[in-house]
Amino acid sequence: MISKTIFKCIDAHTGGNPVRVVTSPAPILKGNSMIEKRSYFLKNYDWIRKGLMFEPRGHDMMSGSLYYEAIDKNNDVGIIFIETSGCLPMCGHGLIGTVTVLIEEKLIQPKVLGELRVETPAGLIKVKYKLSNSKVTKVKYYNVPSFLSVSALKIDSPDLGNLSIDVAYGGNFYAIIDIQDNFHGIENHTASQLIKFSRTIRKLINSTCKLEHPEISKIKGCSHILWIGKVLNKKSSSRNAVFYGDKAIDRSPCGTGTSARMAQLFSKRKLIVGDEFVNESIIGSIFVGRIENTLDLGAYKAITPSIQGSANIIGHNSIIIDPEDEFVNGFQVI
Ligand code: PYC
Repeated sequence: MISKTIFKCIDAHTGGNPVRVVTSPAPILKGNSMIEKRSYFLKNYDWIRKGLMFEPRGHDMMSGSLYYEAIDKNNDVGIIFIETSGCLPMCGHGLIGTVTVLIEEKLIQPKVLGELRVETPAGLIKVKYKLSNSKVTKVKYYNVPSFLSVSALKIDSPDLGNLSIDVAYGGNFYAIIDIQDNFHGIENHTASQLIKFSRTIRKLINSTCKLEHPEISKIKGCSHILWIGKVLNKKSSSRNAVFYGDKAIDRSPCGTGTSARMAQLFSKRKLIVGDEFVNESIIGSIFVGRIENTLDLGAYKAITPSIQGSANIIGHNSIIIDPEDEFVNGFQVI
């Protein structure tokens, strides 16, 4: 049941990608973990996500979050990520933006100044942030264990021909398309072309292989396609364009994607513990990644990646969702 509601939101962007943080009202969610609360939200309150993310109130790239009291009192806050694509288990640019909003707007009181323990559907994330004159200038988070899941999967793309694709997990499952015979880098394609290629490739991957997190069975399937390209700045390690939802290319370097990429490169012995990985987005914004340590996760040798970035608040918004509006659930033009 949708009731007319005015949502108070704070809009921010992380490396150019939007983060709409709902400050009120946040529906009460049943569940003993954030992954259970996420399922409850999707079942009962998905109209909030659709109304706030899709046009005419949002757009194809829109993403955001709702925040909650932590389930475990030792932690500071719980976050549900909302996107045009659904409720991602974890979203790196979303986390950096949400932390910036929560701290700058004094919406939560951290137990330890400069640190936060954040419950997400993908697991607990430790965060460090730097505050200077009431502005959060840096957010660094230690992501969930990330691992290479499938190596050198052969896919016949109707647009590009035969491709060899690795699939890695960094909070979501990513198909990583490196430079190869039939793909010479993102700089050779428009964003619309990458979107078109990605939709088909994602379908082919999900019909070919079963991807499931070894400990959280609700996290499954390839949701994102990560395309590699030539760096814009010689000092960067890599550049990517990340496809998600039905029509979106991440404007940020993508926190979960950067984590998946580092896990892939670690597995191929191209990165080791302690290495820094400077990742550029399609528009040249930057996240600094680092491999913090390694651990075993089921059958996988996983890494703990850290990701550092920053966000800016760009507006305070009151958004009306009214069941009498013909576009109460929003729309997408594909
Ligand atoms: O930063 O993890 C991320 C992300 C996922 C989708 C868009 N951004």
